[in-house]
Amino acid sequence: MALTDARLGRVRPAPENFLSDEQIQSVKEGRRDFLRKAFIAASAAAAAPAVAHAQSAGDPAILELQPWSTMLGKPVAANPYGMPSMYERNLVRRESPGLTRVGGSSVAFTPLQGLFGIITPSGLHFERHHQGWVDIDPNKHRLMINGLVKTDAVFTMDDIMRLPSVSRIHFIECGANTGMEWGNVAVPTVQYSHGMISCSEFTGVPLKAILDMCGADYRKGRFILAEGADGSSMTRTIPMEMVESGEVLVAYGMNGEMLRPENGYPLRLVVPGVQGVSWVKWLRRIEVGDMPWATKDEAVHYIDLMPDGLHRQYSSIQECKSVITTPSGGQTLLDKGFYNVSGLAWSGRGKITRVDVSTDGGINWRTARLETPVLSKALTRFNIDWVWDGKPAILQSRAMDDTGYVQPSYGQLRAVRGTKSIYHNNAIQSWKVVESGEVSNVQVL
Ligand SMILES: Nc1nc2c(c(=O)[nH]1)N[C@H]1C(S)=C(S)[C@@H](COP(=O)(O)O)O[C@H]1N2
Ligand SMILES: [Mo]
Repeated sequence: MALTDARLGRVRPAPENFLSDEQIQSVKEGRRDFLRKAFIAASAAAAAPAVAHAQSAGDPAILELQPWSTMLGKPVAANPYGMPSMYERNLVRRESPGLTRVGGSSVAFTPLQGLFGIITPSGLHFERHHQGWVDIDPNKHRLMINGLVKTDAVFTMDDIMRLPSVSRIHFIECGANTGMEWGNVAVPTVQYSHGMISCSEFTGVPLKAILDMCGADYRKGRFILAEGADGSSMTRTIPMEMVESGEVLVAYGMNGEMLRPENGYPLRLVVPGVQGVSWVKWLRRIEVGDMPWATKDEAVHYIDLMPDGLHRQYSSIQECKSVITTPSGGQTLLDKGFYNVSGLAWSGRGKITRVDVSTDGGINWRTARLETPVLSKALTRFNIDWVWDGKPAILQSRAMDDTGYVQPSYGQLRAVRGTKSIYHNNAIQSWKVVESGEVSNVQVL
């Protein structure tokens, strides 16, 4: 049967890789007998395993030899740049159905519900553009340094890539991540509620080294302005202390290869712990100055409307936050029994020290396992065992960082911040599980 399949006929495997129909049939029969005996032996064993498993009685996926075991596989380099399996095609960046696209100004969210560990695959890194994305010819890209420096300078990509480099793993989170939830809009999935965060290994040159080469005046020059080459002319002020710490990078690498165009190819700023907007993409200019510039991207956008009616500006550090990524909104628990509750925690101020998980809406808490590595200003993966009894439950996670800060509840956050903000929502997320196993987004004060 397998060899007469039309699809196999088209790949024309070399003759030495053929088995006759008869040979295949005998392999199948042999395995079937073997498996049948094994199954009888297994079912005679006294204790059934506690963990859910596939039923093998009569299961053709185990009783029958599958076509891929008898055919010639695809040749090497059939995909010169490797792509995920076709069965993973649902795991993609998505635009929120609730957000409208204004020209190039838009956002596509990372599918956190389907990811493992702490590194976001580059093709799933969230995208946030104020004026669409561009794919810049690296030979035509320049980085200019000016302002309070001894010598103004212009660097080509070749100039930058000759300098000593470092590689660091950090998260980047848009200040507007989880923004919809301020207004009690429970977006359906973790992709839309928390998917404006990603974590990658970035490679580049500390900005401090480049400013040193230009003779920056660190006494007067207490701020820098970073400017992008795209149509949005994205400009952000960054305090010089951050640059002097050596953490701010002029980066060209992401997860071992050049940045993707959507993420700023060929050059972007990496500002660990700080909201995404300061990570200027397609970076073309750094100016050293003696006070903040109050540009449009920091005077009108990314400011927090406080309960007293005043706007708070430059609240740039992303505070400690966490979210359970599975089970999460839109998923369904198939049956009661064992689950691995898994999620992500992060802090713009340092390392995660502890994550507690509640399954009863915050009455009882248990401490989750932090998986290594636990890095400063990077995502940290946590896991905890849970046996679902089939009754309604509310899952929550609460993270703590090495400054002693504890992630707030919605009640605690709103007491300080009010309800009119868009940005910087780091409240505890709640996922409600109902008897049918369906999981949805709810808010618990
Ligand atoms: N030049 C430029 N830089 C930019 C932006 C932009 O539109 N233009 N968007 C900013 C915002 S608001 C965020 S959240 C991050 C998003 O980075 P990403 O698209 O790589 O996820 O880039 C920032 N840097
Ligand atoms: Mo952003």
